[in-house]
Amino acid sequence: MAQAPPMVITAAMVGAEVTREQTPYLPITALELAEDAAKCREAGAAMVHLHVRRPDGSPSQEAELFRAAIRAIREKCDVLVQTSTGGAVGMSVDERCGPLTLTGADRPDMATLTTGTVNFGDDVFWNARPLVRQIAQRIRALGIRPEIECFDAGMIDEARALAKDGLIELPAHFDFVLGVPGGIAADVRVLDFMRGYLPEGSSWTCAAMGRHQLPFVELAAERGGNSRVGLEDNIYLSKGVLAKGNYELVAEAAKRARLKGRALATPEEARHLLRLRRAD
Ligand code: KMH
Ligand code: ZN
Repeated sequence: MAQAPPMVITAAMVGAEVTREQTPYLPITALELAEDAAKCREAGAAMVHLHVRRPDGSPSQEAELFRAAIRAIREKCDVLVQTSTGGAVGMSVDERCGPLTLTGADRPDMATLTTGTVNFGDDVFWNARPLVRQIAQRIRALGIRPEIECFDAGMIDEARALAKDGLIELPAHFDFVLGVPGGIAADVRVLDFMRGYLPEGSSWTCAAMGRHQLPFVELAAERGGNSRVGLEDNIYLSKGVLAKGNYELVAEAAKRARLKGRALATPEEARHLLRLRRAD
């Protein structure tokens, strides 16, 4: 069998839902995000998945907050920056697209694109087809590639439909988001189905929620895939032990991937593997 490529580890640093009450280690300000991102890079991450918060900790998709965070991160390290377009449940499409207004040196390297609606705990993460198409169009207009976020298997089919309409290119990069209450489960059978169901030549990352996060790094490593870890999806390093920052989760993921024989991608290698354009 051909040697697996180096694993791209993405740190999902803050998300929109986790609070400081749940963990005091959640980075919120641009400086906190940048300091943790630099440690994540050192620990083996090639990319960060970025949301931003207002100073009071509430979720936001404001361009200026993203600009400040991206600048602070890039000042400290060379990690790739993937901005969220999911934001928090209930945000409008314009609000969600705030980071897609950043151009030039502030342009993100990649942006997420969720291709369907899903129950999200007791809420609904609303992604009607016209909304998805608008976000896909804006990502395309910015000249960056999407990461297709799949909270359920049908979202892979929707990526095919978007490609038919010229809104995304195939092969694409997919993220299997497994174990959100209301979405598809963190189960190895799901992982194997979803990766087998991808459009030819596509690459994938696996983001499993909560206690599944670190075990799924090993499953992804064995299968030649990539992993997302971080406080957005899981705040514990082990049962009852809070991770003292995203970097601890990245370090543990890196250790597990290496034990499975996988090298870790540098940002430059990740750029090549995920076919990303260089920032202007
Ligand atoms: N916060 C969730 C509602 C993304 O970043 O693209 C959506 C989310 C997905 O986190
Ligand atoms: Zn997110």
